[in-house]
Amino acid sequence: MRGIRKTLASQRQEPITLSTMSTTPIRVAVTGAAGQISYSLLFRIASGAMFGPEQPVILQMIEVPFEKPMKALEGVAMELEDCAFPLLKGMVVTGDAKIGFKDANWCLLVGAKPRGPGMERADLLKDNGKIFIEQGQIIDAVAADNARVAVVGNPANTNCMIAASQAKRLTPDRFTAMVRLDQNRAQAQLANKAGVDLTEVESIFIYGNHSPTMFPSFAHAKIGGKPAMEVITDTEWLKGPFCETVGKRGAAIIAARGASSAASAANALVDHVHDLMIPGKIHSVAVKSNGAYGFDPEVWAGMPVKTTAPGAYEVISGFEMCDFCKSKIASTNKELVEERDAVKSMLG
Ligand code: NAX
Repeated sequence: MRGIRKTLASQRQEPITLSTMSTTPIRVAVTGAAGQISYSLLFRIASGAMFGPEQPVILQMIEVPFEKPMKALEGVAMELEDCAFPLLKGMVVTGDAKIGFKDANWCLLVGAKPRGPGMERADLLKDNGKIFIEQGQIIDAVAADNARVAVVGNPANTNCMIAASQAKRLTPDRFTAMVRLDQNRAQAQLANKAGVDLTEVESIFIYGNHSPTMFPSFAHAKIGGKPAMEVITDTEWLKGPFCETVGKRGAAIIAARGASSAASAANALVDHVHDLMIPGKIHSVAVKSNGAYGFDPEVWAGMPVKTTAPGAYEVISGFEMCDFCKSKIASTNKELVEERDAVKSMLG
C-alpha cells in the first residue's frame, strides 16, 4: 500500500500555462481504480474530457488493499505518468479509503463486488451495501466541503441511497447515481431507427433504476425538433423492442464481448460529471426522488435534471405521463422499493 505520490507537476519540464497555474486542481477520487471501467475512465479524466481543457486534476485512486489489485493499480499509475498529461498534477495510489477520499471534490464510486455464480440479488445488495456504508461514512468525514459523489458500482441506485444515508455533513443532493449510459444507448437507438444523425435526438431521459426495468421515455424525446413519436410512427417498436434493447444492452454487450461495458460506461461517467458541472445542461441523473413522477420519495431514481450551478441541479418536473409511461415508472419504482426494503437495516 502506498501513500501520496509526489505530484507529477514537480517532475515536469514543460512550461505550465498561466491559466493552469491560476486554477486549483480538482481532486477526483475513483474507487475500483484497477478495474476495467477505470482503465478507460482515469485517462479520460486526466486528458481533460471531464472538467475541460483548462482544468487541472489530481487523481486519488482507490483499490481494495490486496496485492494483486494494488500491483495492477501501480501499473495504471505508471501508464498515466507515461501519458504526460499536462492537466494531471498529482496522483494518489492507495488501498486506504480514508487517504483516497481526503479532500476530494468528486468521489466516483466505481468499485463494487460483482455478482458471483449462483449469488442471489439480495446477497449482492447486502455485500455491496457494506462497501457503500463504509464509503459514505468516510466521504462524509474526510472529503472536501463541496464534495459531490457519483455512484456507478451496481446496484448503483441503491448503493447511492446507502452511501447518502450515512452522511451527516453532505446533503442527499450531493449523491447521484449514473443512468447516463442508458440515456446514451437510448439516444443511439432512436437515431438509428429514425436514420438521422445522433445529434438530432434530444430530450431522451431515463426514469428509474439502472436495470432492465428502467424506462427510456421516448414519449418526450425530440428528433430534429419534432416529437419522436411523430418521426418514428412504429409505436409498438418504441414500447417493445426499443425499451427492451436499451434495458438489456448491458447483457448484449457481455454476450458479444465476453466482458461487461467498460469504455462506454467510462464515457457515460465523463458525460454525467461533465454535464453536472455546466449550468443549463439537461440530462438524466439518478437522484433522491422526493416523490417526483410518482416515485417513492426515499429511493434514488433516474429522471431529467437541469444543472443550475457547478455540481447543483434541479429535477425537471411537468412532463405529462401517458398510461404506458406511468405503468413503466410504476414497475421500475417497485423494483427500487424492493431493493430499499432488502437493505433497510443498512440505512443510516
Ligand atoms: P471490475 O471488476 O473490472 O473492477 C471493479 C474493481 O473494483 C476491482 O478492481 C475491485 O478490486 C474494485 N473494488 C471492489 N470493491 C472495492 C472497494 N470497496 N473499494 C475500492 N475498490 C473496490 O468492474 P468494472 O467493469 O470496472 O465495473 C465496476 C462496476 O460498475 C460494477 O459494479 C458494474 O456492475 C458497474 N457498472 C455500472 C454501470 C452503470 O451504468 N451504472 C454500467 C457499467 C458497469 O456494469
